[in-house]
Amino acid sequence: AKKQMGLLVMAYGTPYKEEDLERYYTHIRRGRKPSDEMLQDLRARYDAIGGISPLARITEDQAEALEDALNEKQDDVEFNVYLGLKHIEPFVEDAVAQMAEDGMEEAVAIVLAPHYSTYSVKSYNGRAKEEAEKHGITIQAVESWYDEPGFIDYWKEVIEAEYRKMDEAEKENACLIVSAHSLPMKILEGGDPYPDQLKKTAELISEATGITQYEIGWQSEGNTPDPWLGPDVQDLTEDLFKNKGYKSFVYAPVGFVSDHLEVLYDNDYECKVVCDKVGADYYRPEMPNTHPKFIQTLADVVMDKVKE
Ligand code: FEC
Repeated sequence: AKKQMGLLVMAYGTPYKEEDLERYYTHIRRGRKPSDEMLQDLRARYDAIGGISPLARITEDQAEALEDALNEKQDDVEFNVYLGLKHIEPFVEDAVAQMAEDGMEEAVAIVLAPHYSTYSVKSYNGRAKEEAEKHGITIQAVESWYDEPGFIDYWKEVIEAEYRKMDEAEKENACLIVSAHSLPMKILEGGDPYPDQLKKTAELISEATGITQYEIGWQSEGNTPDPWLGPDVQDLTEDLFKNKGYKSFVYAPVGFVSDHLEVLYDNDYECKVVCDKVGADYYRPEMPNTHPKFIQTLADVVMDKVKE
């Protein structure tokens, strides 16, 4: 018989329906309830992308596609997928507890975010391992995959598809903005690799595509008093338009892997507003979602971890 192994796929999570919004936001704020004004503001952003985020369905599809890809790839291990979310049920802990109930003794874990930071991947993996210990499950956890050839190749393909929409003159005045979710600057005190990993992803994309006019930006920073990593993609757009004369901007939010609020609103609405204001053209390549090349890359990363 094949060896049974848990496949813990972890992701951010999103409200399933309007009523979930407040408890979801409260969870993100580590238990502090948002003010009515903050809640209204968030509701308005979800309304602007059509009410609720497509993230829930996409995350489930990604997890299932990854399970299928892994089980098709080899015959020694049967992977059994469990979805564990950071801010809404099924929580990471629920997934691990279910795995124990189903008799899994070993698992491999992957977070659907490419870059490692204490705020993201470390916290997901820490929660998973803590729960796993209670049940005597061993978890091997992937830490990052921001430099995987298949991941870079995915972005190369979709970025090039955007540049093909431009004529030569437009290409000469175009700038690629490679971004990830901003984080509070205090992560830097602990030597967090997050900013360097984003820089590396951008360099690899530049090498693969031959695009040399590119910049790194941060987006979607939270509503807190701390200073956050910058430059913010919107400020960066204005600055580049004014000081470098770029007339087209191609946004590659490579710190994310799905169509969700942070891309559909923060890029497709907010960055587009800035482009419209200054008179520049806006482009945004397709997100990975369940693209076979992307899923295959995750499967390779998981297999490498299992073989370690
Ligand atoms: O489509 C959706 O419904 C969910 C979209 C979504 C994704 C996402 C990814 C990341 N976040 C990260 C860090 C922070 C920090 C704070 C923070 C706040 C929010 C709020 C919403 C939200 N995030 Fe998020 N994030 C998504 C959604 N995030 C909504 C609350 C309103 C707001 O501030 O805009 C600040 C917390 C605080 O206030 O103390 C920090 C990181 C990622 C990427 C890695 C990952 O996916 O885990 C890092 C998707």
